[in-house]
This record gives sequence, structure tokens and C-alpha cells, in this order.
Amino acid sequence: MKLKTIEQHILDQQRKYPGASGGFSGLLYDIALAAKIIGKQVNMAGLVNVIGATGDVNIQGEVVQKMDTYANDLLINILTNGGKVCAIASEENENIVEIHDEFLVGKYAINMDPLDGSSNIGANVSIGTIFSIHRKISKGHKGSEEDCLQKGTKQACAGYVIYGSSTMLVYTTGTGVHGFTLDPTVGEFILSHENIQMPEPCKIYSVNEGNYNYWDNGTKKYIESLKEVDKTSNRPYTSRYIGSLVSDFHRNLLYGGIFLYPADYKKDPKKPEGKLRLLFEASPIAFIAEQAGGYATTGTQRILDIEPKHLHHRVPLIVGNKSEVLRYEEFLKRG
Ligand code: P6P
Repeated sequence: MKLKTIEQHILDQQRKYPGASGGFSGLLYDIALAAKIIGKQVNMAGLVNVIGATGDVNIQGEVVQKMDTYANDLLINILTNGGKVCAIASEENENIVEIHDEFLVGKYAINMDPLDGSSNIGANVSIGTIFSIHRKISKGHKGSEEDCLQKGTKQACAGYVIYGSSTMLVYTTGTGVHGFTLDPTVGEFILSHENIQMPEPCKIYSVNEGNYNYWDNGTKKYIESLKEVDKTSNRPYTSRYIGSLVSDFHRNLLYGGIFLYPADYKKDPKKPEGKLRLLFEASPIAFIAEQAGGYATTGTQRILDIEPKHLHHRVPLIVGNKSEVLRYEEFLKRG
């Protein structure tokens, strides 16, 4: 593979659209810059006493880790200074982040989970940043919530950064999924995984089995079916669960697998609910999965077809090899 930086790759993609103004490319550069800075901080977290909760509680009612706040503030700072966005919605903020008058207003809205899985950082487990980019559709000069509340099929771009044994940025604009590994010696993201396709067959399943008693029967039967010896490979599936969506998904994307966070009755014995956020987790991950030949569902509906009800809309998420995800839908239907 020819050595290519993410900037070169983005420019190559931009050349396919003669009318492109370069705004979208500039936005991707801004995200790549933020990824480098957050990655450096995450890798140092254990040393600079950044770990540990600030004691604040974010919109999700989770104890905010200092790194969450750091990543959120940094991304908002870089994106608003970059002048390419009209609105920012973050898992860490109840409402959209307004673009103040001194900044240029761009043509794109961004939905982001600045540091997904941050409760794991104290144990040095890989975590990630997830982003989803929509084109501005609202009429006014400044963006509004309308620009963020678009369904997954309308995404212009989706991607994530995984801060693991290396820092990787993976993104799609609808023409395949491409992965870039950070070379920290030169500070460049280098193309390392071109046109990623989810390998078949599905060999791994990722689910928090501690929720077993809160699942409905279809889900329970499906998970049990994964433990039977598989006829073709003559062995059961392998169970792998990190508890950090970006890490679990990234491994399954490269090795083949299915990730499940099914609806459960934990909060309401009468009404099964999902935990993950549609705009900040499910929708971008679903876009990437489908571009890599996979599929993503709530169990009854394609994730990318869901009309968001509000910024913090939660959904069940089952994502991975298409045949395996469809098999789950069958189990759920049969009950
Ligand atoms: P549980 C992290 O908090 C997160 O949002 C995802 O990254 C992860 O997949 C999920 O929650 C883990 O949830 O309930 O298994 O700890």
C-alpha cells in the first residue's frame, strides 16, 4: 500500500467532487487534529492525575470523568474555531452548542461522543471518540437542533477514533471505510486499512451477559444459540466484551463479529429500552458497519432509518456481520 496521510486521502476524495469548497475536508482535518491531542492526553492520563471523576454529572446521569470534559471542551474549541460547523451536539451537553458570533458558521452539523467508554480509562482500557456529520438543512444563518436531528441515512460522514495500543481514525463518507494509524513520531495519520470489509463468517459475539435476566425471550434464545457448537467451524462462537463500544466494534469490524446491546427491562419492567444513544453512538457506527458490508438494527428496525425523537434518544443496538444480525432479528420475531 502506498504511504498516504489522512490529509492526502481526504484531498483525493475531495477531487471526486469538482464543486467541493474544501469545507468538508477542513472539518475532517479539524477532527484529526483533535484526535491527536486527545490521544496524547489519554496516553498520559495515568501520569498527570487527569483520571478520576470531576464529581460533575453530565446529561446522561453518569459521573463525568475529567477526560470526558477535556475531550468535549477541546473538540468544541477546535470545531468552532475551524468555522466549518453550524451546530454541535455532544453526548456531554443537554442542548446543542451554539456557534458564537465571532466565529464563522459552516455548512455542517456534527454529533459527537467525545470520549466513549471513559469509565474504563482508570483501568487503561481502550476508549474512543465517535462523530457523525450532517449537512446543514435549517434555513437560518446559524444552525439549529434540526441540523443535528437527522436520520442516519442522511449522514455525510461517520467515524471514530480509537485510543488503544495505537491511535486509529476510521471513517466513511459513503464510499467505503478507511482506517488511518497515527505515527506519533511524525504526528501523521497514515492510511493503514483501505476499504475495510467485515470478514465472514461471524466468529465473535460481544454482549454484557450480566443483563441476561432483563432480556426478553428472543434475545435469550439467540445468545444461547451462540453457545451451541457451530456446524461449519465445529466450535462455538468466541465471547469478547470490553464494555467500550468503539473497542468492541473495531475488533468485530476487523475480525468479524456481532455486538449486541439489546433492549432490556432494567429500568422499566413493562417497557424494554436501549441504552446507547442514537445520534452519538448507534447511527455513526451503523453507517460504518453498512459501508463495510455489515448491518445494524434495533432488533426490529434498521438503525439508519430511525427518525431521532430528541438529541439524547436511546436505542437498542445490534451491529455486525449482516447474516448474523438478520439471524438475531429472526429470533426476536419468534420470541
Ligand atoms: P455496559 C460506555 O459507557 C458505553 O456507552 C459503550 O461504550 C459501551 O458499549 C456500553 O456503554 C457498555 O455498557 O452496561 O455493558 O457497561
